[in-house]
Amino acid sequence: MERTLIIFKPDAVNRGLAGKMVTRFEDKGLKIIAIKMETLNPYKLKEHYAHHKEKDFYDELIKFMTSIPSILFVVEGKEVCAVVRKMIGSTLGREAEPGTIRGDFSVSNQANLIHASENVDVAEDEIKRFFDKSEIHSYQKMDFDWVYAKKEKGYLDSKDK
Ligand code: 3AN
Repeated sequence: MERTLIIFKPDAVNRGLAGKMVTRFEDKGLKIIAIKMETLNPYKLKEHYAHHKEKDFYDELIKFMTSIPSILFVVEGKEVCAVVRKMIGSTLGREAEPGTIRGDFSVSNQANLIHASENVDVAEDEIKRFFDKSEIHSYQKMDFDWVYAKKEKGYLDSKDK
């Protein structure tokens, strides 16, 4: 099943929003298979945001993202990258749709609370960057049979549950 990397950024941690935010993903029916709190390593972060290197906000972004710990997750689900990107809303908090995490809790473009992988190829690289294999768990989630139809999980074997 598809996986994505989610980061609750320093502003989410400092504002005490982590509980509310993770509840949204749990309520949606997504499966958390890894979680940790960590002050992000600036080298890894520069790699993560390499596509923004030329932007005027880049240096500030790196400072902000390494200022205090973040909370990192690997989350699993069918088409999970698209599902989570929709749930977090557009980059600028002021413009993000109400009902999305950024739309409900952010008014900023830098302090927009959360990162989620853009697509499945990016997710694979990002998960490898921030998580060791040993930190990612495999377990059977009790409600699995009730959050997907048989057809949606048809290609899974029992160990993938
Ligand atoms: P997203 O996180 O929605 O994929 P990106 O990849 O364009 O957005 O931006 C990465 C991060 O850079 C954002 N989450 C935000 O923290 C920061 N950022 C984006 N645009 C700006 C901006 N105009 N000014 C300051 N920070 C920004």
